[in-house]
Amino acid sequence: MTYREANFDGLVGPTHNYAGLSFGNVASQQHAAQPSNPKAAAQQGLAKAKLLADMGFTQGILPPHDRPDITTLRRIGFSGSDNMVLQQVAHDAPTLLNSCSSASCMWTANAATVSPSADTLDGKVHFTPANLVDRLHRSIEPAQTGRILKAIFADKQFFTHHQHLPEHSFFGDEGAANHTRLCHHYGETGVELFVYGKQANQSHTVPSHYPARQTLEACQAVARLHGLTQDNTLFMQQNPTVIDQGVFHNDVIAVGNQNVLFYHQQAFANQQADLQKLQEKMHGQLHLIEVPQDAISVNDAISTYLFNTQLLTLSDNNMVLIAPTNCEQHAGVKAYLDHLLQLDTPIRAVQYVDVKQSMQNGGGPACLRLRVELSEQELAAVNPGALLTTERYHTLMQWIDRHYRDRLTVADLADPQLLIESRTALDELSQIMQLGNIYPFQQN
Ligand code: SUG
Repeated sequence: MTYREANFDGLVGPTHNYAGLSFGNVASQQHAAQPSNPKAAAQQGLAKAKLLADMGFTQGILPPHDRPDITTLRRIGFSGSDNMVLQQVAHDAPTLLNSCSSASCMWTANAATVSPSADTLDGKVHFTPANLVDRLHRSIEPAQTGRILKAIFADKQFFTHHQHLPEHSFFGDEGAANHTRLCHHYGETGVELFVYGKQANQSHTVPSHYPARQTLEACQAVARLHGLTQDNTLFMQQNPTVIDQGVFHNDVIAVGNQNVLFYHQQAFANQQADLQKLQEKMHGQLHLIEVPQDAISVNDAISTYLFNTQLLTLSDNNMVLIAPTNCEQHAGVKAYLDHLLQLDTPIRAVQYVDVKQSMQNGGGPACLRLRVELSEQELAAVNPGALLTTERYHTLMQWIDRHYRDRLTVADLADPQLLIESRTALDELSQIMQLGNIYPFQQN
């Protein structure tokens, strides 16, 4: 049977804005309070997804959550009509309105951790939505993410959905951004690499300035839920000093696919020893492509997102790296990538994509996608409305054009018209994607 990796990209929502909500994420802080362009953001993301579909990869999409999140605002005591809720929070607690209006679910690498059926004890694909407890604006995502994943991967014969981990920093979980599955061939049991920032309640090896969002305990819980074995699992700690420089997720400093791991010299805490263990689990056949600090500094890796690239296997088994145009525009990083293609590794091509609207909030090409490895049978069981065909791409581009603004400031988040526009757009989208009534506002 053929197995493949499908990428599910997050459609950028109509409230995409720069509110500076992510302490520890340098780009989010740098662009705080600048006007955003939600229309361009959604078009850029969808164009990337279409490019991959045109290159022959299986491409899916995940819909945005409804924002501003009136359900959460009611939960914390705002009341009256939806419009009154909006006006009250804008007046009394504007920062809460910002947190409840973020389009951050676009970064679907943080939606969930996914283990393919080849790795799990019961032979099903397992999903655990990330609780994202470190950031308030992200902690309101997991329930809706769970509903969306269940609507898309509905067939219980193939797919198992777990509840997100308990909502406490002990189990801080950021999903696939800190999880990399390595293997020789899709469909064969692989090695699931979980990277954590800290152990809960242990203070001696944590970053001193920025938060470590992922705990070892969360990684272990997800591995248990998914029925992974010790043999096919490895837990590695991120280097706390790179977290302090702005590497808030492991996918800002490393990316892997099949038998290739592409990473920075300073990515991990116990780099040599841990990579040796990983190599043993991969039976000595892992290509370790380490980028030295002398060639690319951690700061340059963060500002260009060299490692937040998508590493994809082409039909001839060579690999292509999908990198943000920020890499192409940085002389040193571009020179490194040109050099990389001359080395004897499976990476044979680089394709640049413009996702600048997302990049300005700290989300590169790899943040925008959730990888799901699927057999033919499993793929056939996926809700077809979530797969990107040429026809659906055009429908979605027209949908974006009709419903999205091309300029949004933080002050606009209080605009009652924005809530109406967003709901109208999402209501239509749930029909385009054949998802049923997945949004709370559709339940009333
Ligand atoms: O969680 N940015 C996101 C970016 C997530 C990137 N994902 C991965 N690396 N996989 C975050 O920090 C910024 C929102 C704002 O400031 O408005 C934000 O949430």
